[in-house]
Amino acid sequence: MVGLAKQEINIGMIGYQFMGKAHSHAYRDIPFFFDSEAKPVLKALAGRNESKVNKAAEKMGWESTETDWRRLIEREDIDVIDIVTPNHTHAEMAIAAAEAGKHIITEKPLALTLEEAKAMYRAIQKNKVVHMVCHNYRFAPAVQYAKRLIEDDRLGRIYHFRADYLQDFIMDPSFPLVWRLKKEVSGSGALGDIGAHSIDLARFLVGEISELVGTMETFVKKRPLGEMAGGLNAEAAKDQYGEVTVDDAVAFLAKFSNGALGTFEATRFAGGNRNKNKLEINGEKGSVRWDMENMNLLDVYLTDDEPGLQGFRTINCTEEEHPYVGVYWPPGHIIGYEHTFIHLLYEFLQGIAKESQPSPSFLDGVRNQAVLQAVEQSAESRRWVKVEQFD
Ligand code: SOE
Repeated sequence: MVGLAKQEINIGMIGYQFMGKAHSHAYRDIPFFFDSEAKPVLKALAGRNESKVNKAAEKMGWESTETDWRRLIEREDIDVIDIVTPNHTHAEMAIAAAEAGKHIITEKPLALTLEEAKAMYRAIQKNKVVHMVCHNYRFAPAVQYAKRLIEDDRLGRIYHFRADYLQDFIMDPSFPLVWRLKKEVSGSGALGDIGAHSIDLARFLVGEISELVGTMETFVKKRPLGEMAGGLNAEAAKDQYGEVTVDDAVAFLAKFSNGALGTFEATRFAGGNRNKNKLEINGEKGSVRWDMENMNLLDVYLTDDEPGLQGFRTINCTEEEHPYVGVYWPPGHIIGYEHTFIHLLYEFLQGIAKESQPSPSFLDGVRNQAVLQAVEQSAESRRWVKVEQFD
C-alpha cells in the first residue's frame, strides 16, 4: 500500500525576491529530504507587477499568481500566508491573514515597531493559527547542536554571549537608497535587519535580555535613489539623492535575566565580511564559537579535557548526531545557507500538520522587537534601558 496520504498544505506567498527564492526553494526540498506529515503545495504567488510575478512563478514552480495580496487572504484554497515583503508590510498582511484563519510565517524582523508586533501577536492569539518568524540561523545544525550542549549542561553556568554580525554590501556611497535604508519601510538598518538575527540566537541559546545600553551610527547620510535588483544587489538612479534614515552600524551591551553578560555588534561597513554572522558563548565548563560563513563547523572548548589536550576543537556538524543534517548526505558532505530555511519551514509545516506551535513564533518576534526598541531608546537617551518582558 502506498504510504499514508500526506496532508497537503497550500501556500500563498506574498513577494518573490531574495527571501521569496529562499522560501520557494525550501518548500520544494522539504518532501524530497524529509518524511514530513505535510506536503507543501506552491499554490499562489502574489506580487504587484503582473509580468514579474508571472515570471517568478514560472521559474520557481508556483501554480497561480495574484497581483493583489488580499486575494490570497480571500482564497479558500490557501492555508498559509508566507510574507517575504519588506518590513512595513508585515503587520497589515499578518493581521489580515490571522483574521482569515490562515497560518502565517513572516520574514524577520516581525514588524516595523514593537506596537505593530504586539498587534500581530494579539491577532494570532485571537484566531488560533500557527505562526513563525523566519529567524533561519537557529536552524543551522551547528547552532542546534550548541543548544543541545547547553541544555545538557556541558558548558555549565553561562557567563558571556558575544555576537557580531558583519556585512559590507553598502559601504560604497553610490549604493542606492533601497528599502533597507528607509526607516518608514525597514524600521531600522543593521539593527533590525541583521542585529535581530543575533538577538534571536542569544534568546535561543542563552535566554531573555533584561536591560541594555547601545549606540548607533549612520556613516553615509545621503545616497542616490534606486531599488534592489535581486539578492543584495541594487540599481541606482542618476543624480537624484535621498537621506538615509536608519543606522549603518550598531553596538550594544546587554544583561540577561539569568545573569550572563552580552556584547552585540551589527554593521554593514565591515569591509571584507560578506555575511559574517558570528557568536561565542563562554560558560563555567566550556565555550562554543560559530561563524555562519563556515556554518557546518562548531568550535568547542571543554574545561574537563585533560591538561595538555585543552583547547578549542573544531567539529564538522555533519554526523548523524547533529540535528537535521542526516536527512541529506553522509558525514562530511556539508550543507549550506538554503538548508536553514528548509529546516525552519519543515518545522512550520510539521506544526500545522500536528497542530503544535513551533519556534521562533510571533511571541519570539515580539520579544525580539522589544530588544530592538530598547536599543533605539538607549542610543537616543544615551542611558541603560530595561527591555519590556512578555509572558
Ligand atoms: C541583508 O542584510 C540580509 O539579506 C538580511 O536581510 C538577511 O536576514 C540575512 O540572513 C542576510 O543578509
